[in-house]
Amino acid sequence: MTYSPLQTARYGYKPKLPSVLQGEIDKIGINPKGSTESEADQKKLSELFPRTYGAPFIETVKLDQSQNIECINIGVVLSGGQAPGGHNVISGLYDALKKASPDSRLIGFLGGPAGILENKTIELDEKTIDQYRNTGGFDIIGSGRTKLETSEQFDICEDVCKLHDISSLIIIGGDDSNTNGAVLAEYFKEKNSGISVLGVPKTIDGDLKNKYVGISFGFDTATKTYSELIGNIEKDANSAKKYWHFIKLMGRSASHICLECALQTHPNIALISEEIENNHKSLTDIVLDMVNIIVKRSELGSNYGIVLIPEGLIEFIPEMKLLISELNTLLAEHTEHFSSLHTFEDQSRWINRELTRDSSYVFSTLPNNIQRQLLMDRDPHGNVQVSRIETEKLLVQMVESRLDEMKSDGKFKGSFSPQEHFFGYEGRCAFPSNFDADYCYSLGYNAYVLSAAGLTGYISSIHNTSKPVDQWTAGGVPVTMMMNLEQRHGKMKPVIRKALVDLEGKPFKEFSKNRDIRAIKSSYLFPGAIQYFGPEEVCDARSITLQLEGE
Ligand code: FBP
Repeated sequence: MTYSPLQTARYGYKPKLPSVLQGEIDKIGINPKGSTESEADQKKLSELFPRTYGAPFIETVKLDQSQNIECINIGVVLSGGQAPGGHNVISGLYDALKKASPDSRLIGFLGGPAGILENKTIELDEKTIDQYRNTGGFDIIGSGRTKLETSEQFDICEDVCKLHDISSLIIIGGDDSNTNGAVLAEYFKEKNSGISVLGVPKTIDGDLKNKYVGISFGFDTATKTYSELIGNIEKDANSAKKYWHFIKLMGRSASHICLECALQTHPNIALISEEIENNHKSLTDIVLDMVNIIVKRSELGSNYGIVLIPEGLIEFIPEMKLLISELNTLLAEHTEHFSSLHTFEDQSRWINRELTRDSSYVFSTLPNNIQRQLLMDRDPHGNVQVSRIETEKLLVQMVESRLDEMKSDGKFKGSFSPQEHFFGYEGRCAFPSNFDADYCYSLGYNAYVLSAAGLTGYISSIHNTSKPVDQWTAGGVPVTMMMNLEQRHGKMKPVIRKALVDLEGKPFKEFSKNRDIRAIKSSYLFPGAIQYFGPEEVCDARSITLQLEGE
């Protein structure tokens, strides 16, 4: 095996821990702090989670006296999309577990939740862990998107955990995985299985956050990686002065990634899906707004610019949202019939017949490639896979045809030469920034403390993260506290409320304050590559979103 110089150097990095997690591990304990309530729908949720609802908020504390440490086996699984720092969650968990009791074992489930159902495991030892410390990716045990949701699956989970003598299962995942984890925790408690279930907040999308969870891990590194690339493209655009770059950025639903990258790089245009939905803007409105800016810049001699587009945009445009929801229902209800239609022409003919008049019209106005992408396979939750819809191309095509019309009317005299980009997977497995390395290690270390205390239905949480690490605090948040009821597949389901961009929040206000000037002038900002070694103010800088939101 050969390692790059950076990989070798990162192995030597010692993640920082908050002071409460430092020192003798048998003197770290918990302090329960009163009962809790869910975000909304309290009555219904307390009925759905009779054994775990209302559990106290937990503060991790230093104890005056040592407590008894028991040898325990913990199971760990990575769920969903990759996010930088996953390996550090596992190494933090491993170090705490072994420090407490060298005979305790950490069992990794391979390939995501399916690894539990198929009993595919690996015992994680020092040698394996050491190969993954401070590195990106989820390759230590792999990940997957299998959903754990049926009682049959829960029974298998119980049997498999018992087979390995696992008393605590740690699910490292996003809002859906943690929601399912909470349902599993309730199920295990009802069955008196003696197995606890805990979560760790993961997703580059940054939408698993609330009053109790400051940020999901991976957001910091992913946004810094994309911002570096955007800054480089801005430099190129500023030098060549000949292209308009349309850059789509990952983020299945919320626009936090796009907003953070806009704050870090000052592009000419950054679309924020939540604002577009709030202002009921149609696809045509969005295109006309962009065309206005392109024409104005062109009149000033600048036939170039940068546009940031959030991946989830399409589902926030009112007419597209309706169309997608009709398509999702049709494809879910007529799966067999749909798959019997072999040509795209047959599929689109059938779809057009079944859609409502308005949606059928919207569908017919879309370019052929986008129509095809909208009909592609759904994800395990029945949703369109937005990362596969080329929104950036759709916008370019629409802008181009509007500018052509204006050109023939003599209203546009400049040139428009577009370049399209999609930054997504590039950011999900980067070496975690120092922030994510420290944050994830602390989340994993703290998860052990919660496991050892026998807690279940909690998410490991580290607070105060806009401050230096030694001032961070740690604890556990009952997952039910973050839940509400939402419509899923036609039924009301308990889910962790997804955090969308708050249009009244400081990050959005900071962005919107200067955007009109930045649209016309080229006032680009060049953040450069993530720095792992060097001055603290560079290497340990927090995302702007986190700095502005504080906690
Ligand atoms: P998670 O919510 O599981 O963390 O995944 C987020 C994400 O990276 C989205 O930004 C993106 O839309 C999606 O995963 C892509 O999924 P896939 O890896 O299955 O292509």
